[in-house]
Amino acid sequence: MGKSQLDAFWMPYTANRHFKANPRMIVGAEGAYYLTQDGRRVFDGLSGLWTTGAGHCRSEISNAVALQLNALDYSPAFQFGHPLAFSLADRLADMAPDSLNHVFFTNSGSECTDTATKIARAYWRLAGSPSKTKIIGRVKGYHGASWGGISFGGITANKKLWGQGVESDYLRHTMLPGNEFTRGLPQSGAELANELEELIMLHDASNIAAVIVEPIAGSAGVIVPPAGYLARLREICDRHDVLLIFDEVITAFGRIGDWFAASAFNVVPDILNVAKQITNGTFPLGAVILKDKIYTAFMESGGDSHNVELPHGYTYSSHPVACAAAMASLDILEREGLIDRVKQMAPMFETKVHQLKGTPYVKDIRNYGFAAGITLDPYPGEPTRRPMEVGLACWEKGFYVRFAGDTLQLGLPFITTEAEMDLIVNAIGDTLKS
Ligand code: PXG
Repeated sequence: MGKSQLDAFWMPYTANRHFKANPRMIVGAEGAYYLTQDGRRVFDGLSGLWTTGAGHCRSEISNAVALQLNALDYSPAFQFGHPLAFSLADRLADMAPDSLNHVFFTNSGSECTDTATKIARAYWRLAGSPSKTKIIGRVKGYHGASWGGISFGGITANKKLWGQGVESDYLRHTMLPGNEFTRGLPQSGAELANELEELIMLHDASNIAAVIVEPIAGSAGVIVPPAGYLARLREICDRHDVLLIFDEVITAFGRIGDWFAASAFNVVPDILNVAKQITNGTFPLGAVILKDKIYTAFMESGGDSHNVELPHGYTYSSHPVACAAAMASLDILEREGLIDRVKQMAPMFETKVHQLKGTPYVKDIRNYGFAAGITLDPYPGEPTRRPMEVGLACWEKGFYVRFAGDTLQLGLPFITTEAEMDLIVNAIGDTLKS
């Protein structure tokens, strides 16, 4: 492929000039491996982009997608329905904890962020509190690239170019000095949640609609919440009539050895966002799962039944092919017990990844389930360079290790074997030593 042919595609979140000078082309995939254009097999250490835990090119999903494309390839998302959308919504409502019983479909995590926060603001307006509009995010949070995503997210690089976003404020992140190299949940730091009280004192609850957090922050490098932190956020939200939104775009459907972080940590939000793993990455689909009280508020204040209760949605909301892909993907997770497998093997992964402690440049290691973040000592003034160098060297050795900001990230496929864990951890260790 000539260089000029690479110029047309402006690649997302990619160093385009660097990539195009030395492209890393992926042309196939099977199980936990990619096939590259130069004929190599590369272990998929991030399950795509946290999407493909059940492994690549699962025939159960491609068959379901092909059948659906031949039976009903598209149906209008507004004013008409197709049965599979209702079945999938039912299934998600059954899986989700507590009274999270209603599902609004989107196509991505970013659209979930916009949808959840728009609904939160409208909910308070319906409840007679129209001034409750501010959304509280968290430093180092990632909620997508939409205006909502960059407004409520807390990663500097994603915010600095765009100017004024949607009104918001931020909790501090939960990486406490002294908690480096904690295995699983840090035991100290739950009091960081009290900062929400301070933000509420500052802005007043009458101006705050919702708090949005990732239960475990993914993109910023697998930041695991201190034990008790999420429960305390829940308590404070309850006390002040603020909705709690969990962004489970990475944590839902197995990544942390449970269906949801909400169930793993026994803290139930008012709104729970999912995407990515819901279709095993095969087809864009997101879902916003909401408590009864929210759905009911819209139905009850909708006026005459011919009125649209929520003027919001996307052309591809509840796309029939996406729904078919999701059904087949959830079937695989259930039938093969993959979520239990992650739970059973997580302690082994923890032990292996923490063996990198003491390796040159390793400043911190965090982990939960089949996710781990490794913070590296930066070159002076160039925090992102070393992770990129290590990630690219691992790619050459046959391992996809995600690099972003000052960290390396692992999000192993749920089907990873013990031997593969050893190989990828050793590849990182050897690269750092050399
Ligand atoms: N919320 C969370 C928690 C996410 O992780 C989004 C929202 C946005 O989803 P969409 O589908 O609009 O991209 C995400 C996306 C990484 C990485 O390397 C993470 C994401 C995307 C790309 C890379 O950690 N998360």
